[in-house]
Amino acid sequence: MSATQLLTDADRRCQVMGIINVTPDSFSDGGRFLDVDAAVRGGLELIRDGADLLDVGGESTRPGAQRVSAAEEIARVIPVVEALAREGLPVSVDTMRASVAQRAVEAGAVIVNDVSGGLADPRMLPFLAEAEVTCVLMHWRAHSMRMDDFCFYDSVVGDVCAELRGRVDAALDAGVRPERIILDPGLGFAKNSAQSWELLSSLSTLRDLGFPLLVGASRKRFLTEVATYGRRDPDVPADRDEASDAVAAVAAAGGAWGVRVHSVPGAAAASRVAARLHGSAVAVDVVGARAGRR
Ligand code: PMM
Repeated sequence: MSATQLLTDADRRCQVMGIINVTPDSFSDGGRFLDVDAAVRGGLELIRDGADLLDVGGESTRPGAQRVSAAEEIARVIPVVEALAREGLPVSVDTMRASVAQRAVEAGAVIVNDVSGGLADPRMLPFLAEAEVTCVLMHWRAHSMRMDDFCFYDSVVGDVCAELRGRVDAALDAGVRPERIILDPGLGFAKNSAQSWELLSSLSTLRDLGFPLLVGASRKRFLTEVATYGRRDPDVPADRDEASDAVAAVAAAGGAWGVRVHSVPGAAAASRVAARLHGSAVAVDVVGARAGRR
């Protein structure tokens, strides 16, 4: 039986990836065990809200953020990945480090979400090839401390497509199989607001790259300008959730493979509405691949 036959209707909807940031500013109450506990409870809640996948990250990539050590990242992320995978939940690990990715995959992660598209750690692409794990390669130019200095493009859509194509070529050269690759335009990463909006309006061009697309707009700065109505305070990230839901609807209707979100219910509805109106989106046999179903 082929992998395609094993995919369910849920796999064919736009996938809702719920975010679990195991960073001190997200889960600040108490010691490490409490952090793990809170993260696992948070993950289960995201699944109850309708998430298809959980993306666990231990390093903030907010503009200006300092890097954490690999040891700290491992200590934050691995117990959470382990606990969620033990519950049978599909987990993605948000990391730029091959060492963290490897530990996470051993702990049960089924996707490696590398916001640097393999650029930050030369060992990442060889690891992804060897582990045969599904990966997200995001458009990225520099670490968060400096990324705002890299918002220069001849044409943001053309340049992002060309640079993503370069990451795909590097991944294929390293031995990553094409069916294991998901691409992401990296909204807000070395992009100003206008550039993020332009990329969002060009999903069909990005899809022409020939790979499933993940879109991460949730609560990002560029949404501030559309979150100024009613009683919302656009400077409060959670007050951008409705705008994030609206972007999820646009992305799902535009054929994205998935959306990465902090608040799940609106995106889960958007995914179902898009499936009802437009039929199946592109599907990736994420879990099956790790389980040896090929
Ligand atoms: N954005 C953030 C972190 N990880 N991963 C992917 N693939 N795409 C994104 O857009 C992305 C990401 C930063 O957002 P957060 O700090 O709110 O998690």
